[in-house]
Amino acid sequence: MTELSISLKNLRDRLTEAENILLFPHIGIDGDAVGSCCALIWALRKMGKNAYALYEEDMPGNLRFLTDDPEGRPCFTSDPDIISDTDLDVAMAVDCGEFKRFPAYREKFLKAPVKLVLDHHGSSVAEPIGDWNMIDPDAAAAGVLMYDLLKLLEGAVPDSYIGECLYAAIVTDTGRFQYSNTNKACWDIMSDLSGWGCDFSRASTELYESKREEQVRVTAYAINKMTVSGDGRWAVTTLSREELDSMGVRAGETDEIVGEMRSVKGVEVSVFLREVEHNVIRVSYRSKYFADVSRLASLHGGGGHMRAAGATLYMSLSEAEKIITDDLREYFGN
Ligand SMILES: [Mn+2]
Repeated sequence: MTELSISLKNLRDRLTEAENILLFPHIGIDGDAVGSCCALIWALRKMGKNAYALYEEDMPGNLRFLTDDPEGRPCFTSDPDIISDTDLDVAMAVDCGEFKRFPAYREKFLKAPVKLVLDHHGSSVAEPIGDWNMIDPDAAAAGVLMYDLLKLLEGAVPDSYIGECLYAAIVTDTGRFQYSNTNKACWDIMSDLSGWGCDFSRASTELYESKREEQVRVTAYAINKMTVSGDGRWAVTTLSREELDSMGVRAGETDEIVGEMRSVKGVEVSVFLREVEHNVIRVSYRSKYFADVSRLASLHGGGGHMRAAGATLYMSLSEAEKIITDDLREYFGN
């Protein structure tokens, strides 16, 4: 038996013994966190247990098709007292394993007599916060680990709702199976899920074709005004606070712009500058093949990964655009 399967069996045993269970997904919630939480909550409820996930921020619109279980009960609540401190048996961090990823509910997590972690972020490994931890940075998504856990839980699967939750978790964290984290486990799981009676076409439409009109329009607007320079190797665009407000754009609705810019053939680096407020400019970077954009972001106190990074500049939008363009000229040597 591998170490990983022993970890999963420990999680399975702690959940099976418990009656009242709270899950703790990360802030800036995404398809992986929502899908993984909802899949487990429904499995636990089918076993007669009381389970919820705690989340206080707005739920992204494209994930709301998952957040009620098949009996119409919500999986998420912002109320930590939905299960009292004395009744709480198990707290489980899902798709995260550090308190800074769910700061509002840290105290509630610590009150549970049994603490678990199911995560795939390397940053959670150094100081695991659970009594039992399943943290595998090689897993493409928390949903991959959740699939393995649900296979061990009596009567959990096959289940079409759980299948759609796991599909949403894996398809979003792999960028629709395009990112380099996509591996055999993802395809094997998808092959298994295909026999569970899921409606993946509907799920995919909900995930990717249920945007507000404002989001589609602001993306088109920002792309339309982008400049492509340096012999076509980089693309830059900006949105001022005034532009964002006049178009009625909400938080998160500009997230796809920088990736769309990168899709131009020949463009290696794309950069999107958004005026969060006066003299606060959020800069998002993406690269395609070789450029390490975390280096570009670190010039301004930011960071991230080789292919995706971000930084915040405290100056006017036009000043920030000039500095970023100079960075790119220097980086590409022209
Ligand atoms: Mn994830």
